[in-house]
Amino acid sequence: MQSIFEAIKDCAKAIDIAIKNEDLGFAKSSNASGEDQLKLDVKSDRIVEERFKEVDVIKNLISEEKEDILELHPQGIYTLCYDPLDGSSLADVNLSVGSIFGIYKGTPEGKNLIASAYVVYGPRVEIGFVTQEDVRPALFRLSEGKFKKISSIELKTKGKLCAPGGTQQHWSSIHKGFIDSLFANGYRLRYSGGMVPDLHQILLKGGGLFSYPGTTDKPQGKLRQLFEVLPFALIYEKAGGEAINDKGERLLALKPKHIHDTTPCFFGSKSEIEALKSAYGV
Ligand code: FDP
Repeated sequence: MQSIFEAIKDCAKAIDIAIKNEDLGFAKSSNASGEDQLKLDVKSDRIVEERFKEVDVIKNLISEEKEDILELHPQGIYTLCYDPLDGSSLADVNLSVGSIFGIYKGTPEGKNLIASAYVVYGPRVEIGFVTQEDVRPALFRLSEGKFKKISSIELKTKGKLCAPGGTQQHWSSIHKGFIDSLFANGYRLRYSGGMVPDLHQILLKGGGLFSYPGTTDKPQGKLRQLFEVLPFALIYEKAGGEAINDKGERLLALKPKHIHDTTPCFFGSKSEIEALKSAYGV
């Protein structure tokens, strides 16, 4: 695991330099979810691919930016699923963006996720990292060229922030009623449109709810299971929170049928997830 984490740290440093210096234009290509790729998406994907060619325990790479599985080392034992630059459309307006990594042993699905990491590229560069063996995720910050551990991450039982994703016009009446009730109870809106900084903010400010529901235009939500949802589900559970879908099932119980499958998802402190379950009747 150490060689994988070292590679993630190197990728984070290289992607940070790319964000600060590279052209932010479109690449004239689209990813497997039909979204236009930025040159920066393609460059970040290449940075991860090149660095993990040196990590021989990684058998396969599955990237948000690649249509298919890429085999790296036939003898490897892990699959690395990653979103090299999540929220990349926010880079040109100089908001925080991120990378997400999930390390799976065996078939990539929730129960085989053995470690997760995310990187936030903001005023500072930080990594949240956790393995199945850890009690809490650890937070690392880049300082003088090295990532140093600064704290562990722990959610309070109840928070104050609400990050509601998806177009409101397409929310179900149950979801709209639930989000309205949070605001009526004093929750504050915090939504930048970048999954990594939005989830990171809730983790570091003690708690709340991030939601990306199924909507009438996207019944299965928008966020991708293998490289967005499952890695954060492990981080949230290990931080003392919960991560579920709209049926009340743990996200970590999910088995995607296709590598780019999405799912409705809710991440939060225990109290908000309990309230959500009761509003959804699950
Ligand atoms: P983006 O499309 O900019 O890459 O991963 C998709 C994502 O961003 C998440 O980072 C973010 O939480 C979500 O989409 C935002 O979607 P909405 O604009 O529909 O709220």
